[in-house]
Amino acid sequence: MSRNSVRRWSATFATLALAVTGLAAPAAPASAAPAPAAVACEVDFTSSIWTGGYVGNARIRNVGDIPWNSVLVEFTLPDNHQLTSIWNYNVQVFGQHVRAERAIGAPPVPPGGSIDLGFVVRYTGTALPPSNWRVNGVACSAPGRSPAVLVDPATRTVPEGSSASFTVRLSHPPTQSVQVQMTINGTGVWASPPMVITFSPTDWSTPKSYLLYSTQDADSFDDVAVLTLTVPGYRPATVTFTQVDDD
Ligand SMILES: [Ca+2]
Ligand SMILES: [Ca+2]
Repeated sequence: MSRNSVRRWSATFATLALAVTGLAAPAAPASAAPAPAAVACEVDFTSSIWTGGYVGNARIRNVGDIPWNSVLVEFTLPDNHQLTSIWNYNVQVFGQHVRAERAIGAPPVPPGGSIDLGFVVRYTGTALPPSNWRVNGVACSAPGRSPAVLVDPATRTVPEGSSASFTVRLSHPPTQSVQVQMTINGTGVWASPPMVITFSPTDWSTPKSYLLYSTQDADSFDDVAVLTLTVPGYRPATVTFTQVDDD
């Protein structure tokens, strides 16, 4: 059953994508060249501290628009702090500078994906977090400070044969008009309006509404679809739609 559902879904969405492209062409701004692909990262560091040591974990998120096929993480430990062990990474330590390379053969980290780096530190004096985080040579930012696609709400339930909407906006202004790309994964048969959402340097913070329609299906299964909204250079957002089947 679910295999059939997925196939129907794919066919439906392909048709919609064509419709969207057809309508978009006249309205697309001439200057809307895609932004160059870039590495960008965000680090959320947490630790569990005891006297003289801590276990640290860095959740490192890919907020750029290209996958990381290999990952080299670098950071700086404060003075009087020393790395004693690290999990799942090949590590080199130069004074306070730590280079941690992800094992060869680990799966790529896609845009929007994240990895964890866990390690143990011994210290004297006061425990302090590492700084100067970099991934593949690019400096990382703290969570919430990098550009992101913002949606509201992030989850919706949709009665079969009905629709549910959400709004989307950007956290930071783009340098030129950008188009929101949407991809969908899940089961069921869904439809969406043939419209393109663009944001310009002047209307980037204005929420724009979009909806997904759950078409009637013969099964009695509550289908789930995850819509991913992507803008190059911004952290992607997802909206999860759960069908309330009426059969
Ligand atoms: Ca049904
Ligand atoms: Ca269903």
